[in-house]
Amino acid sequence: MKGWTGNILRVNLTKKTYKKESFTEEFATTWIGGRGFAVKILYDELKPGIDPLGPENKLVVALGPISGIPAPNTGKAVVAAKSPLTGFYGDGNLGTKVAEQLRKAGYDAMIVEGKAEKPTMLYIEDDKVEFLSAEEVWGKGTYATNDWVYGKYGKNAGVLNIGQGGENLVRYAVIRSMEGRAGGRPGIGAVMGSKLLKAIVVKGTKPIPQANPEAMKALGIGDLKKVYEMDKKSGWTKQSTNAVLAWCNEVAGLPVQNFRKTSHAEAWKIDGERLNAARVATYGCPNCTMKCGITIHDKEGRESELDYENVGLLGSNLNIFDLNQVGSLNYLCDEYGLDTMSAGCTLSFYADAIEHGATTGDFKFGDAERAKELLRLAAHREGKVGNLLAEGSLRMAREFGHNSEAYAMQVKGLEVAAYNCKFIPGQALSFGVAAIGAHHREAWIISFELKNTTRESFGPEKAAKVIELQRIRGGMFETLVACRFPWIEEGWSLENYPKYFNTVTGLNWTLDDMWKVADRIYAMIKLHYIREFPEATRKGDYPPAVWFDQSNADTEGPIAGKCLDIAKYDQLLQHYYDQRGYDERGIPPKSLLGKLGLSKEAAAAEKYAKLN
Ligand code: PTT
Ligand code: SF4
Repeated sequence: MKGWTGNILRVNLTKKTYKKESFTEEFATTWIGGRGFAVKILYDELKPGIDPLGPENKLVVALGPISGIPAPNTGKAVVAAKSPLTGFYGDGNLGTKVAEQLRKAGYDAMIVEGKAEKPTMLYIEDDKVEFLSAEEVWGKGTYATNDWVYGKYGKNAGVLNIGQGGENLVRYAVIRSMEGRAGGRPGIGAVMGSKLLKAIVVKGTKPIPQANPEAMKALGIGDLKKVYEMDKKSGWTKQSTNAVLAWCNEVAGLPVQNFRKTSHAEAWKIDGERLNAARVATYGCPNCTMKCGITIHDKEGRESELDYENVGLLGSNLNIFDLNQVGSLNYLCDEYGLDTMSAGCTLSFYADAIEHGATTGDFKFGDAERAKELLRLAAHREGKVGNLLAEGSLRMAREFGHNSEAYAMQVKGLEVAAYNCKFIPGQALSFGVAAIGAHHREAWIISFELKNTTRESFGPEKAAKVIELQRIRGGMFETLVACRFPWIEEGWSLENYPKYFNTVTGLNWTLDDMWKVADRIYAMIKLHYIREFPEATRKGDYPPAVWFDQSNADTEGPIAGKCLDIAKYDQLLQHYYDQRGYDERGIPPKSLLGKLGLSKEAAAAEKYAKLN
């Protein structure tokens, strides 16, 4: 088998043991890597119903056949576990040197089981694994922890670490790496914290097995140069992801005041142009020639990296239109290791719930100073408010009652990304059916939808586009594993990816082969879901209720008086199920699972939920 190391590292923190386990070529070609490996491993190894924050949960770090190989934007890794936020399979994708180092150490994935007795750092160097004390940095933030590791092992080491958020089991704690990278929105950082695992450090020295290393080197390095040239021409990295903010504001798609409004007169103060003007430095992931991480000085003078999601959800969504203050909130999320997106939506929900009278409190939209304090309380689970905020918006809404769940901006427990879909049906569907909850990673249809279709349409073409994007984004890029931005932002052809895959593996795959694996993965995540929520119905695939509420419609602008129609959304959802071959509950039937090669997995799921 070429293209994969063929090995998974299994570490048990309770027993302080580790072993190298091999996998077959069939496993490799069925699941490719990254998210594919993670869904299969966690399905086979986790008993449904376990506490995501208990020692039975497992953390998977998984790479793909092109991870770590010099080629466009391959310095990414998938981190996955049963999510403490959503209660079923959850994952994230972050830029990290671990991608290259773990593969050079001889592994395509690692599984971390059990729970350490004391705060621990795992040190992996080729075949060696050490269980080292991390007591010195327990209680410290991610910047200090990263520096501490670099001080010991040098800046070339691959590092994953958590901050106080992960330690204190905040349900939306992320894992951090390098200067500005963060991943694992559904609380994968809290899973690390629950295991008393502060950091994972990896160094590897072996060659990554490839069918045609010389050909891959020439192809990959040549293509990195081409992507560099394309970026220089397009100028996308001048504003990077925050380029989209001004557009969202213009098309009435910006989250403002807990998604109550879709645009704001002061949005220009936090847009991409302002971000570029305030730029202090640029950071990015390994193997990237279009680095997109723009840092600015925050209100307190610290360097903070701002992407669109961070600005949209910690800025406009909280009615904060001061870029330095948004930088401060973002810095705190990075330092504590909290997901900026869920943190932003949780704070905006709290302010909204206070305004609606569903709870009492002293937080108002626009109050950046109080927002900073609330992030500190949440990260440390300090007091009643800190403990509440650490639970995320859905659990808070259930605690508050008063119909506040309607404006808790989440799907399946995961907070919505920064696209206000009051009247953007395709993007609303994409949030509804995203595999792990409302993440834009899966299908960012909004740009296609607003440029190429009418906003009024709830037709089958939108469901088809969502599936196409899920296959590309949630399937191929998450399994190979590589960053999708060269394709999205620079127009780098998708055809390049099977080319890389074939060069490293010696196989002869097409994009259609990639889509088959993607469909298998989506079906498998549904099986994860129904094992945990056997009563699952199509309502779980609905976006937040407030988007269907006529009284919440904009009073002016391009979508004045309009909102999503619930019956039409239901039809659109049905188109999605029909095209995927799912039943009316949104669950793949046994015949489809058989075709996807998942009969054994279907039989396992049937112990918990009825399959058609
Ligand atoms: C991703 C999510 C995103 S997606 C953003 S901004 W974005 C937020 N960034 C955070 C942050 O920063 N700090 C923090 N404490 N929390 C944060 N939470 C949010 O996390 C990220 C880039 C971006 S910037 C995007 S869109 C693309 N995402 C990719 C993806 O998902 N898959 C893939 N194959 N390629 C991608 N390329 C781009 O990567 P999650 P990163 Mg992140 C400071 O992990 O859980 O998936 O959530 O990875 O290395 O930081 O790069 O406008
Ligand atoms: Fe990382 Fe941005 Fe480069 Fe993608 S484009 S690999 S997110 S720096």
